[in-house]
Amino acid sequence: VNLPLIMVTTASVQPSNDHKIKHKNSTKEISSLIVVDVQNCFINGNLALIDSSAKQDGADVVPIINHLLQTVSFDVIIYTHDWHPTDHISFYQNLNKRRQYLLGDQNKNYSLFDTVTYKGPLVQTEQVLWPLHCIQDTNGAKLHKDLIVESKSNVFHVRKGLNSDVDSYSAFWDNNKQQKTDLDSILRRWNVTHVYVTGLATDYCVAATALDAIDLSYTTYLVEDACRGVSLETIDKKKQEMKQRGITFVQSSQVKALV
Ligand code: VGL
Ligand code: ZN
Repeated sequence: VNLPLIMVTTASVQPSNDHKIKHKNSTKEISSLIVVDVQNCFINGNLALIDSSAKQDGADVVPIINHLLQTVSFDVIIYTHDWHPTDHISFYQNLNKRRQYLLGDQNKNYSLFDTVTYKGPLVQTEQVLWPLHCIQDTNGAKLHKDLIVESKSNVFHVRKGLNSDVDSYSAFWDNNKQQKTDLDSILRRWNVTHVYVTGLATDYCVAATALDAIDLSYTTYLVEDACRGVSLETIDKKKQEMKQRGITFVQSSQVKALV
């Protein structure tokens, strides 16, 4: 299935918060579930989380997210997609073509998952050398087949990592914080105040998305059991950072009472 990219470009769908105001007199919280990168590559592809050091299975988030989708009435639902061109900067396989940009010894040997510093072509940036993953229009980039994805006016898809020369862990900004996706403008258009972040991978795209959400002044929840990550060390480090920055950790069973 080719996912339709539903972008708000016309005035045909006007979000209404009336139902919220009627049913919840005390608050005008508008909620969004953000489902980060629940794509085949992170489940059984070249970057399968189960093959990484934390040995977590990305597929485990699917029933948990589905249950949230079926039991909680979020005002807006966002699915993010890591969506890379083949010559993307994040691929280890493209290192040789980018050696001229390496900071330091340009002949040095690097391995998969090493971190390098590229001093260009855009700006100086640290980059983990990932295996090929989530290449545009491939099966690996598709959302997991069991994930519930409805086509409704309040459901949006956000693609990231399309620019060959910069990675994008966050679904809001590229890693250089130079270009924004549509995510913030979609959430603002719908007056979203509270976001619930789920998906893959806890220590990379989930953390980066949650940290940008709180930076952008959304009340931000990490739904802890609805995420899986790459390495225990970075999961721990990023969770501490998220807590310090004011993100609230909740379990999926607690979300219904909050929304
Ligand atoms: C991700 C590594 C590379 C993620 C994306 O979705 O967390 N991780 N690209
Ligand atoms: Zn990626």
